Amino acid sequence: MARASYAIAIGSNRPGRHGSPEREVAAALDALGGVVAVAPVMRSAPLGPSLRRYANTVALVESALLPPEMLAHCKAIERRFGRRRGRRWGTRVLDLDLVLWSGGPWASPGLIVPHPAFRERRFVLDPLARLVPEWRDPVSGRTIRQLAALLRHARAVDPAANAA
Ligand code: A4P
Ligand code: MG
Repeated sequence: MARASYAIAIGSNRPGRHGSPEREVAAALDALGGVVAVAPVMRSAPLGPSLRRYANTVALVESALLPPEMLAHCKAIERRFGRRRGRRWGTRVLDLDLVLWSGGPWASPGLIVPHPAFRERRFVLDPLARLVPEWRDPVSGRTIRQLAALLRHARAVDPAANAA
């Protein structure tokens, strides 16, 4: 198929063999391949029960893979980096989520694109807005810039709504 663009969220809050969450993120960019743009890496407090801070970014990747193939590629990288399956939202060396792709909505067993939680996550929307502010979320119809502004506004009204 023709090449597609993917926005892939990268998160790490535990050092693996690369030494620190930031280095795990940098190494993940190499492992992904096809990276055409990367947002600045940001540190954020963990959303959920984990105590360790995260390094997060979003990469724009061009690839001929279909979404399930891209997910398999991402999971293989997570395994290579030493990600252990365990408690949901536990500490992890590497988490790779398919946030958006250029082909519109996608749903198949074990995969939903856009990622169902990305509109509530500042550690995804802020880097994403640095990369592709005009991309439109095919589910809500809003641009990434609008979604990021909405989330900032929600936080101003209710800071407890989003701890990250
Ligand atoms: N899955 C379905 N759709 C997708 C998609 N679009 N992209 C399935 C990736 N995976 C998708 O994910 C569980 C299953 O979701 C996968 O097997 C895949 O088939 P996972 O990554 O294996 O498990 P998880 O990460 O523990 O669960 P979940 O719900 O994905 O957690 P999140 O949403 O990834 O949240 N705080 C900060 N500050 N920064 C973070 O990066 N990350 C998390 C993890 C929590 N708090 C955080 C951060
Ligand atoms: Mg995940």
